[in-house]
Amino acid sequence: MSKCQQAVALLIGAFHEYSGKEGDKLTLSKGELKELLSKEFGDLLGKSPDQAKLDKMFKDLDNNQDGKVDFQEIGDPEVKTCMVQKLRDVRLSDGKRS
Ligand SMILES: [Ca+2]
Repeated sequence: MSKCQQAVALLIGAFHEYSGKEGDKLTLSKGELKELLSKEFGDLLGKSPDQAKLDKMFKDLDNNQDGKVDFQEIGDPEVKTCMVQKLRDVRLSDGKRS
Protein backbone atom coordinates (compact mmCIF):
# COMPACT_ATOMS: atom_id res chain seq x y z
CA MET A 1 0.00 0.00 0.00
CA SER A 2 1.30 3.48 -0.83
CA LYS A 3 1.64 6.05 1.96
CA CYS A 4 -1.35 7.89 0.54
CA GLN A 5 -3.51 4.72 0.58
CA GLN A 6 -2.39 3.99 4.16
CA ALA A 7 -3.38 7.50 5.17
CA VAL A 8 -6.84 7.13 3.60
CA ALA A 9 -7.29 3.68 5.22
CA LEU A 10 -6.37 5.18 8.60
CA LEU A 11 -8.76 8.07 8.05
CA ILE A 12 -11.60 5.66 7.20
CA GLY A 13 -10.78 3.51 10.25
CA ALA A 14 -10.73 6.52 12.58
CA PHE A 15 -13.95 7.85 11.05
CA HIS A 16 -15.82 4.58 11.66
CA GLU A 17 -14.41 4.21 15.17
CA TYR A 18 -16.15 7.45 16.13
CA SER A 19 -19.16 7.41 13.77
CA GLY A 20 -20.31 4.06 15.25
CA LYS A 21 -20.67 5.45 18.78
CA GLU A 22 -24.19 6.88 18.62
CA GLY A 23 -27.11 7.04 16.19
CA ASP A 24 -26.30 6.47 12.51
CA LYS A 25 -23.14 4.36 12.30
CA LEU A 26 -22.08 5.92 8.99
CA THR A 27 -22.26 9.55 10.00
CA LEU A 28 -20.59 11.72 12.64
CA SER A 29 -22.80 13.72 14.96
CA LYS A 30 -21.41 16.96 16.36
CA GLY A 31 -20.57 15.12 19.60
CA GLU A 32 -18.74 12.36 17.72
CA LEU A 33 -16.83 14.91 15.63
CA LYS A 34 -15.84 16.73 18.81
CA GLU A 35 -14.61 13.47 20.34
CA LEU A 36 -12.69 12.56 17.16
CA LEU A 37 -11.03 15.99 16.99
CA SER A 38 -10.24 16.07 20.73
CA LYS A 39 -8.72 12.59 20.76
CA GLU A 40 -7.07 12.46 17.35
CA PHE A 41 -6.09 16.11 16.93
CA GLY A 42 -5.84 17.07 20.60
CA ASP A 43 -2.24 18.16 20.18
CA LEU A 44 -3.31 20.70 17.57
CA LEU A 45 -6.65 21.78 18.99
CA GLY A 46 -6.03 21.50 22.72
CA LYS A 47 -7.84 19.00 24.95
CA SER A 48 -11.13 20.87 24.93
CA PRO A 49 -11.44 22.62 21.59
CA ASP A 50 -13.23 25.95 21.51
CA GLN A 51 -16.99 25.33 20.96
CA ALA A 52 -17.28 28.14 18.39
CA LYS A 53 -14.34 26.68 16.43
CA LEU A 54 -15.98 23.24 16.55
CA ASP A 55 -19.36 24.57 15.45
CA LYS A 56 -17.73 26.35 12.50
CA MET A 57 -15.75 23.23 11.54
CA PHE A 58 -18.88 21.06 11.77
CA LYS A 59 -20.86 23.53 9.65
CA ASP A 60 -18.08 23.66 7.04
CA LEU A 61 -17.86 19.85 6.87
CA ASP A 62 -21.65 19.30 6.83
CA ASN A 63 -22.04 20.08 3.12
CA ASN A 64 -25.72 19.13 2.84
CA GLN A 65 -26.51 20.68 6.25
CA ASP A 66 -28.39 17.67 7.63
CA GLY A 67 -26.70 17.96 11.02
CA LYS A 68 -24.48 14.91 10.40
CA VAL A 69 -21.11 14.50 8.69
CA ASP A 70 -20.77 11.41 6.49
CA PHE A 71 -17.59 10.03 4.98
CA GLN A 72 -18.47 11.47 1.56
CA GLU A 73 -18.37 14.93 3.10
CA ILE A 74 -15.04 14.30 4.85
CA GLY A 75 -13.80 12.37 1.80
CA ASP A 76 -14.36 15.27 -0.60
CA PRO A 77 -10.84 16.36 -1.65
CA GLU A 78 -11.79 20.02 -1.30
CA VAL A 79 -13.13 19.38 2.20
CA LYS A 80 -9.99 17.48 3.16
CA THR A 81 -7.78 20.28 1.88
CA CYS A 82 -9.96 22.71 3.80
CA MET A 83 -9.70 20.60 6.98
CA VAL A 84 -5.91 20.37 6.72
CA GLN A 85 -5.78 24.13 6.16
CA LYS A 86 -7.98 24.72 9.21
CA LEU A 87 -5.82 22.49 11.38
CA ARG A 88 -2.77 24.41 10.15
CA ASP A 89 -4.48 27.72 10.91
CA VAL A 90 -5.29 26.53 14.44
CA ARG A 91 -1.69 25.41 14.95
CA LEU A 92 -0.35 28.72 13.63
CA SER A 93 -2.65 30.84 15.79
CA ASP A 94 -1.75 28.71 18.84
CA GLY A 95 1.93 29.24 18.01
CA LYS A 96 1.44 33.00 18.08
CA ARG A 97 -0.15 32.86 21.54
CA SER A 98 2.67 30.91 23.16
CA1 LIG B 1 -24.19 16.02 6.15
